[in-house]
Amino acid sequence: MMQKPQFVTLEGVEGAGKSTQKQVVCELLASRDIPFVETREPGGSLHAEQIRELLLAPSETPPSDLCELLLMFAARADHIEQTVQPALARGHWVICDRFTDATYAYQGGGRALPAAWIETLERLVHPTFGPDTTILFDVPVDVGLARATQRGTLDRIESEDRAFFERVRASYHAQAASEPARYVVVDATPNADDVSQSLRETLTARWFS
Ligand code: T5A
Repeated sequence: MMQKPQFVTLEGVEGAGKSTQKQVVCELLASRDIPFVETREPGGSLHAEQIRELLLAPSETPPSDLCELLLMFAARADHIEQTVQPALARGHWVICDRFTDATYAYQGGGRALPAAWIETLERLVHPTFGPDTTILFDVPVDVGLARATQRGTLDRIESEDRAFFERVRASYHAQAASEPARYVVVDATPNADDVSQSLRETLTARWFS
C-alpha cells in the first residue's frame, strides 16, 4: 500500500461533477483509515477564502485578466503555506478541488494569457511542489454548463461564454496528454453513480493494488 501522503487535485469544466465525486475519493480513503483533508481553490485558508470572494463575485466592473491571474496565485500561496503543506507534514492526504492546472486552463486557455506568465508565477509560488495525482472529470462543455445552470446561480467566471469553456477544456486535454503519469482522466458524462463506480475502480487500482 502507498504510504506517503498524497496531494490529489480534482479538475474539470464547470458542472463536471468534481464536488459530487470528491466524496467518493474521501470515502475511499476513510474506508482504509487514511487521514485526509478536503480543501479547494481559490480558497482553502482564511485569506485565500477572502480572495475567492473578490474573484467570484459577479461585478459590472470585472478585474483585469492580469489582476485575476495574480489573485489566483496570491490565494494559492496562502493556501499552500497555511493548509496544504501542514496537512501533508502531519501525514494527511490532501484532496483539493482545483489547483494550478485550473490557472493554465482558465487564465491561460480561457483568457488566453501567456503560458510564460503562469509558469513564472508557478515557479515563484510552488517551485518544487505539486499534485501527485490529478483527476480530470471530462465532460462536453454543453453538458457541464447545463448541469451548473440547473444547480443554481452562476458565479462571475461560470458566466463566461461557451467558447471560453471550450478553450478551458482543450487546455485540460493538452495538460493531461503531456503528463499522463500524474493525470487520471474520467469520463464524467454518464450518470453520477456510474462515474463514481468507474472512479472507485480506477483509484483503487492506482493507489492500493
Ligand atoms: N478558477 C479556479 C480559475 O479560473 N482559475 C484557477 O486557478 C482556479 C483554482 C471556482 C471558479 O474558479 C475558477 C474556475 C471556477 O469557475 P469551483 O469552486 O471549483 O471553481 O467551482 P466550479 O468549478 O464552478 O464547481 P462546480 O460546483 O460548478 O462544478 P463541479 O464541482 O464540477 O460540479 P458539481 O459536483 O457541483 O455538479 C454540478 C451539478 O451537476 C450535478 C450535481 O448534482 C450538481 O447539481 N451532477 C450530475 N448530474 C448528472 N450526471 C452527473 N454525472 C452529475 N454529476 C454532478
